Amino acid sequence: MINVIGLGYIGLPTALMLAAHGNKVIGTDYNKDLVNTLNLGRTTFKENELDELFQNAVDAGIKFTTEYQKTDIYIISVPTPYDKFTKKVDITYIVKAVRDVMKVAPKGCIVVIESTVSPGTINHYVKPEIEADGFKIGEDIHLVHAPERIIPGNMIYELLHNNRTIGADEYEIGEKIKNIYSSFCQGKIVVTDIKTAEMTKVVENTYRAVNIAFANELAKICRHDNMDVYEIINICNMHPRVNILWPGPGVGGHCISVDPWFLVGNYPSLAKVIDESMKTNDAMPDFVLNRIYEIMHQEGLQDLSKVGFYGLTYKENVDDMRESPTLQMIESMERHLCNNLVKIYDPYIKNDIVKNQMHDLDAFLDSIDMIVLLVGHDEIKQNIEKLSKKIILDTRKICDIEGTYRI
Ligand code: SAJ
Repeated sequence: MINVIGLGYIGLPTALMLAAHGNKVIGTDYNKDLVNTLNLGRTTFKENELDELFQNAVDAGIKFTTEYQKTDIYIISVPTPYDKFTKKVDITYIVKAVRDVMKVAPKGCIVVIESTVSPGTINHYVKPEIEADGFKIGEDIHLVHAPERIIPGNMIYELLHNNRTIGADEYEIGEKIKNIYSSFCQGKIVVTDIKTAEMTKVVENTYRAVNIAFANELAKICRHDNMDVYEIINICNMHPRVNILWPGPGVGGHCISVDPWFLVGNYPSLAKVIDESMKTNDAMPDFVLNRIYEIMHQEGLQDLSKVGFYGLTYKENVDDMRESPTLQMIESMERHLCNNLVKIYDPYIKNDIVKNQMHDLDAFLDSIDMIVLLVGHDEIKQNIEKLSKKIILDTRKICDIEGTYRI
């Protein structure tokens, strides 16, 4: 039986996928409300095809509980934020989960860490926790790192089709866990050592963060000298060995905006490009605020209550607001003691979470003269003609109406 610990954005789909493919699974989470919701037959976030997968897993006998199970395989999938000051990975949740597991774990079991961690974390911080309980690593307890690669919005498809990495310092243990993931994963599964697996996961997200930072920097250069960054990137990307990503209002989510900091935290005197890239991306919400200021000035618009932000999530067509650039802009305005009058709307966010939040697209548009497109949800793409009389600042290149401003 597999006990999946942590039923969040990654743990839940993974537990469901394992259960739906013939594995006996019990999902454990310390959040009682979350477990109750799942036991009532409801999923806890929106994701394509998640509800169908949930039903299949329930039919296959998955159980949800707050109790840790006595079993032979644990998969730990809890959040790993970063410490805002040191930038190092914050492994509080992993350590707590490992400690709780050790209270019930029988000798010989395998503990798989799915959460993203910086290279060396499992050796330096997880192993000592386990050894402190009197267990011998490699004999009593076997450790594996199995990072995921799924992207919010397309998680289920990617769980089935992406290639994966398994890190294990013992050959047979790596192969055993590879077999378990092979029950659903149709991609290639590479088995390597733990530290290499830790590093690859962080490097993948860092690669994207640096590439996005490059695009954001190009956007600033092009803005300064009146060039079209989108046309320039499009042309450059026709080169067979160039693939530049796109500028935007900032980088959100819980991966690309977080994981690269682990390298800066661990190797501060070496990770220079990464450090600058992260700072570049983190400065984008303020850059957009500055663009709004410039455009309002240019258009003679003074009333901030006539400005609307479209989108609160960190990217299109998801309901996930973690590290969202829009929230960072609102926070920045508040930090500058600006009485926030801006109207906010996002079709995916039904609860009121910020001031002046509206819940109807037409009412939102009727109340404003200027719209700032911060997320490219399909909803606004399908209603783009409704913006024809507005002043538009499009940070996502989704609007071709003449006169549209860009970052
Ligand atoms: N963004 C840009 N410009 C771009 C692409 C993205 O500004 O050209 C912004 C997005 O708007 C968003 C942020 O970056 O705010 C991140 O979005 P994303 O869709 O690129 O990635 P995530 O965070 O949703 O998922 C990533 C993926 N990692 C990589 O592509 C290397 C996913 O495969 C990982 O599984 C996931 O992080 C994770 O769990 O680490």
